[in-house]
This record gives sequence, C-alpha cells and structure tokens, in this order.
Amino acid sequence: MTNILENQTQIADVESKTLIQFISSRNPVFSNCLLVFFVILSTLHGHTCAAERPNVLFLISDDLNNSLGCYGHPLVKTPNLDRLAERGVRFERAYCQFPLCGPSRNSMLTGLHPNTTGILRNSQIFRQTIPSHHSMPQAFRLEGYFAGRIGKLYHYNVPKSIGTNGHDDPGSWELELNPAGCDRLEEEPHIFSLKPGQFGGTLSWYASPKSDQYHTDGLLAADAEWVLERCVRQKNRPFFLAVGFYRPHTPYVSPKPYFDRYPEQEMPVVQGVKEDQADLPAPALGSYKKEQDKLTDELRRQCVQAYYASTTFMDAQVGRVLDALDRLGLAENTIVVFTSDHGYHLGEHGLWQKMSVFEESARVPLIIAAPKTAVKGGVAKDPVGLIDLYPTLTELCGVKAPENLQGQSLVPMLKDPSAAGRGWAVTQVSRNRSIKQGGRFFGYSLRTPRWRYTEWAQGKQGRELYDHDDDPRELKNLAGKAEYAETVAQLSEQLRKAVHQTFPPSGETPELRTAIWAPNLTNP
Ligand SMILES: [Ca+2]
Ligand SMILES: [Ca+2]
Repeated sequence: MTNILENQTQIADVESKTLIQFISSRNPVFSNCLLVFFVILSTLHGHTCAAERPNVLFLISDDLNNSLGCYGHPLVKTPNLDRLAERGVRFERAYCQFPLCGPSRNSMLTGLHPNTTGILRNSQIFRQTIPSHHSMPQAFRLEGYFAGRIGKLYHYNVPKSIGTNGHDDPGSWELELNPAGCDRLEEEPHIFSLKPGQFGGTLSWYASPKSDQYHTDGLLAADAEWVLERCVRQKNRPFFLAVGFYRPHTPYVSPKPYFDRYPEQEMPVVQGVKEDQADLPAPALGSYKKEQDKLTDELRRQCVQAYYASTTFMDAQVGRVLDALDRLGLAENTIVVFTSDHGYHLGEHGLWQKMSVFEESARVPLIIAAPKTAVKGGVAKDPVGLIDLYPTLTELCGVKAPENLQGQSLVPMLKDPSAAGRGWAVTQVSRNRSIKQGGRFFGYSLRTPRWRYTEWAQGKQGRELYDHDDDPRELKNLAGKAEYAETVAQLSEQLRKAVHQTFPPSGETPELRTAIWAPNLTNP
C-alpha cells in the first residue's frame, strides 16, 4: 500500500514537472505561480497519505483484573491508565474468551474463539492448528505496516521464559525484543512463594530494592520509547507496536515504594467464603490449588498488597510509553489499546488467580483511545470480548481482515458508547478429570448486561445464574430456584447458540499438530 501511494506520488510529480516545463517555456510568471501551487498540493498529498493510516500502540498487561482507578476501585492507584481512559472509550463489560494466557492470547490475536483456534491450553501456538490463518499483527504487516513486539504477546512461561521469544509467532512481527530485568535474573532467590522455588503458577511476591528501570517491565517501557523514536522518523510507514507487560503476573515483584503505597493492614480479606461456596457446583471451584490451604489472613493481605503494588508499577511503565507518544508528536495519529489477557481472583469465592468463569476472572480492563474516532472519556456498557479487537483495529486502520473472524467491530461503540453491541460475551474454561471419570469437560459462561449464566458440561456438572442488578459479587446462585426456571431456560438457549458460534463452520475444533512449522509471512 505504501509503495503504491509513493509510486502514485512520484508519477504525479513527474507529470507536474513536465507540465511546468511546458508552461514555463511559454509564460514564466504563470509558471512560478503554478510551481508554488504544485508544491503546496504535493505537501498536502503527502500529509494526507500519512494521516490516512493511523498507528496502533497495543498495550497488554498479564493477569490484570479490573482493580483500577478508572474502573472505580477504591484503593488501587493507576493514574496513567486513568488518563488514557479520559482520551478514549472505557469498556465496562469486556471479557476474555478463556481465562488462561495461551488460549486467550491466541484467540485475541487471531480473532477466533479457542474452539476454532484449537488452542485450549498453554505452551501452544495457532500455527500448530490453523497455520495459514493471518494473525492481527500479520494482517497489518501484509499491508506495509511495521509490526513490532516487545515482551509478552503470545504465551510465555512466566517467569522462566522472560528474556526469550516464549511460544511466539515469528510471522506476526518484524521486530521482537525480549528484555529480562532484575526480577528474572537476580531476585528469584529472594521471592516468597507458597511453594518455595516455584513462582509462575504459585502465589509469590517480593518487594524489590531496585528501582523501576532495572525491572523487566521498566526495560519494556524503555525499549518501547526506543522503538517509537525510530518509528517517528518513518513518516510514511505506520506502525503496529505491541507491548506486553509481565506484571501483575506472579511472582508479584515490583520496587518497594509501590508496596509502601498499600499498607498491609489496610488490605481487604474476602469474608463469608464458606457460606458463599455452599450453593456452588464443584467445577466452579475447580481452579483452587492445594497449596492455597497455607494462606493465613496475614498472607492474604500480603498477597493483595503485592498484587496492587505490581499493578501500580505496571501502570507507571504504561505512563512512560504514553509520555513518549506525546513527546514524539505521535498521539494524534496513534490508536492506543490497553487490555489484559484475563482477570484474576484475590480471594473471592475462596479463589485466587485465574481459570474460573466468575466475573473477577473472566472480565478484563479494555480501553481504546482512537483520537479521530472514539468519544473522549466515554464508557461503553454492552458486553464485548477480546475477540472483537481484531475487526475493530483493522476497520479503524483500513486494513483488510480475514473473512472468518468471529468477533465484531467495536467502532460503532467508539463513536457512540451507548450504541448496542452484540449484547453478550461468552467465556469458556476447561476442567480436567481422569479418563476413567470421563476426561476433560468445559464450562461455558454467558454474560449479558444483567445476567451471568454458566453451564458445566452442558449442565450435567452444574449450572450457575447470577443477577448483576442485585448481586454484582455473584454470591447468590439462582440457577436451582423454581422462580428462575424460565430465565435459566432462555439463557441456556442463548448460550447454546453462542457456543455454536465459537466453532468453525465444520463444527470441529482443529487438531494440534506436533510437527514444527516453518515461519512464512505470506502463506505460513
Ligand atoms: Ca495471563
Ligand atoms: Ca454463592
């Protein structure tokens, strides 16, 4: 696209010069006026080309829930995300499609549900299932965008794979940067963990004496500044820069001053867990981990403190990248997205971390600041999904998207946050049993503006119904109550149709190939 435009400009330039030479041989004064006119026209033309295609700055945090200032959290300080929300539209009800890194990120970056990518667990990449599908950044690359990745976009083992490509897709990026900071290289021996020596899947934290710039996320912000400084020099080549922060994923390591902003004694501990759990089917609590039995109220407070500290630390790094965008004069023509791959429990229902389909685990922050499209400071309330980002960004940038994308563009909601969207979002999660007991099964959860309705193994392993008008913490499971039988029947039918849409037209989830694939930009 860039080349075509440049060629057209060159042809126009040659044609104008010939015309000027022809006229100047007859009327020198007129020709001078004409020359000025063509110079102005050519300058305007150049500016129009650059302005036609906005840049994308895609920021994603790992394991971040909606405990943010701009989402109304009473304690957590996120001044930089709050100011980003003021620049664009904040989605009040945005949901991941699977509350686990690998399936969620593969879904978001392909624009397909996990049942269609075939990526339903970590440490896999969609090239092993649907190798010829174009990822979102790849679609931008194929139209001349510079696409770069800094940090975690596809799945990584955190923290072990920090500093490597993780389970990356080389076809998605022209540039990959994988910094590793003190949290990865020096401080692991000091980290407290419920399972000593294990940090990635286990609650673990550390207040580091080292300042922001030595930490992986601080290095990511510095790298992003460096890349943006180079992008700004290429006026006629737009960019899609993705920055994947690692915090607040475990281990919650961040500089000590961030911990000091959340005094341990003031941290909330969820109460009434036993009573809450009494009306839940077993799979609803299936993400609980045995080592969490060790949690005392003191450890719970420390855990929450460390998670909030890591969130504010990550927010500060987002601020550095946003500042760079402003400083370099890129803000006016750059669409900024901020989100997370899934939510996170901090003790609600007795759960910690992810892999549940309760609101805290399924919901994600989502802010889109599109300077020329989005209403500034808008709040959209209709449910949306990470699945919708691919068609949204391609529409905003005029980039051709694959025809089989399963989300829908959020552009109408960016223009008018009260516009209706799809009206629902669906999140799925897996539960493992032994083969003897029937093997793996799924839970599917439908979120409408009012209800959350969940079925485990098509209802055979239990159902849950929550009325968010009355019960935003999802404490009262109404699914078994006679007076809600009709609501359950309606939502069950709506969920069945929604789940059907998560599969490819064949109805079959693609099988995982174990063979190594060869990266190929145009036809992988
Ligand atoms: Ca994650
Ligand atoms: Ca309950």
